[in-house]
Amino acid sequence: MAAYDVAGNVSAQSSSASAGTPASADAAAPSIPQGLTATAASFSQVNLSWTASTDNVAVSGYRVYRNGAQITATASTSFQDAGRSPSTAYAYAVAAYDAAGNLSALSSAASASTPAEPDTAAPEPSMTAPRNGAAVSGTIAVSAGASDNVGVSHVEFYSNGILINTLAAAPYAFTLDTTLGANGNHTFQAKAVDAAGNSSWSQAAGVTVSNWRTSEVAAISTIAASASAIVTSTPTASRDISVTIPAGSFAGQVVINLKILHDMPPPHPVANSDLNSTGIGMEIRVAPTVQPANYATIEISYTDAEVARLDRSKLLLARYDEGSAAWLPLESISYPAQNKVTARTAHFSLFQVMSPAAAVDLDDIRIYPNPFYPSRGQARVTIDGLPEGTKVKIYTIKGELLWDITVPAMGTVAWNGRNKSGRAVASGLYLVYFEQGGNKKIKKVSVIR
Ligand SMILES: [Ca+2]
Ligand SMILES: [Ca+2]
Repeated sequence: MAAYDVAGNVSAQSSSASAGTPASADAAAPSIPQGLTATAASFSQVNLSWTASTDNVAVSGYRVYRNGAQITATASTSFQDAGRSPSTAYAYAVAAYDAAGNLSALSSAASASTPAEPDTAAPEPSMTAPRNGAAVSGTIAVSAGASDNVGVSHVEFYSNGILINTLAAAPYAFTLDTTLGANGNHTFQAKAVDAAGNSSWSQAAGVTVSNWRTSEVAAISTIAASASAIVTSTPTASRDISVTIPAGSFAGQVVINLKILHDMPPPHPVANSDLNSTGIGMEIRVAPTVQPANYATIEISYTDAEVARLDRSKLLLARYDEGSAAWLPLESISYPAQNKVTARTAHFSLFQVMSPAAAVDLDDIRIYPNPFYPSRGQARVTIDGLPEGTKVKIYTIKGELLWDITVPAMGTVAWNGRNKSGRAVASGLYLVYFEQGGNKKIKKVSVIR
């Protein structure tokens, strides 16, 4: 730039100066986000994603709307919407904005429904029949109650750890013919399962099954009040048995029913650890039900073949006590040359010829750790020094079988402190029973939780 006057004088050029026009304001909004998807990732979370918008300058971010209300703004093209409720439908949309605050229109909506909250609570079953400790025979009722936070899918019934029935609907009850199974101690337990597969076990009900369907009537005799009597099996009976009743044993007239047993309760695993069964037995029943006031003498015969492998001089008679499910040895006399055993008893029930069991050689057997402290990180009880083939069984002091195993060649077994259902046993004293070749022995192990 220069100045001039009327005389035509022109000044020198001024210093130069420059200026740009100002940038025009951004009034263009980003494009509308496309491809919005909503996916339920869990019962409490929905995952969103969409494709990036474009802008004449630059996209700054996206607003995310749930059910019409903005819940967040993000620079990302995805969002995880946590904290949702189960079993609920949600609708989402997003809009893009730029640095000038221009906001696109809302995207198309995308919806997702969260699933129901998973059921992690197991049902709670309880055995309602048979009653724990009951003595049963014939056809019995078996039943369980079961409840669940959502619903019980089915109840499984187990006897001695074996599945015997599955019921899909209440009432969870059925009848069972116990004559189809063995006599002796049986454990019943129910397992309830819900639709999510959660399950739990009831407490076990231990019962004694006594069915004498294979007994054989050997004699029936009516005895006058206070009279003495000798009741002997008839000549056609399969075994010679008898009972000698002294005078004054019964105040009134009674009928004595003498039976030969072809089937009888097994020796009690704990109480009869020193006795072996022979299967040679008899039963005496009195009608009306009354026990003799005096000791009677009973006699049971056997064949050579029945006791071939036994020391017949040591045979004895034992009486079955239904209350304890055990055989109680009687004051007995064995007559090896006459193939018979006699004994005195003032209680009529089941009688069996039994033989004493030799003890397993326990010199090398170790049980450790004992006591067993699971809370101290101990995982198992090791039992070693065992002859191969030894049967090892662990019982509660009430005689409930918790675990059993046959010792392998290595001579060592390990118990994890759980019962057959996998449930950790309570603190207490447990009996470890060993049997090998007719020899038996019991040791103890204590569990301290
Ligand atoms: Ca823009
Ligand atoms: Ca449940």
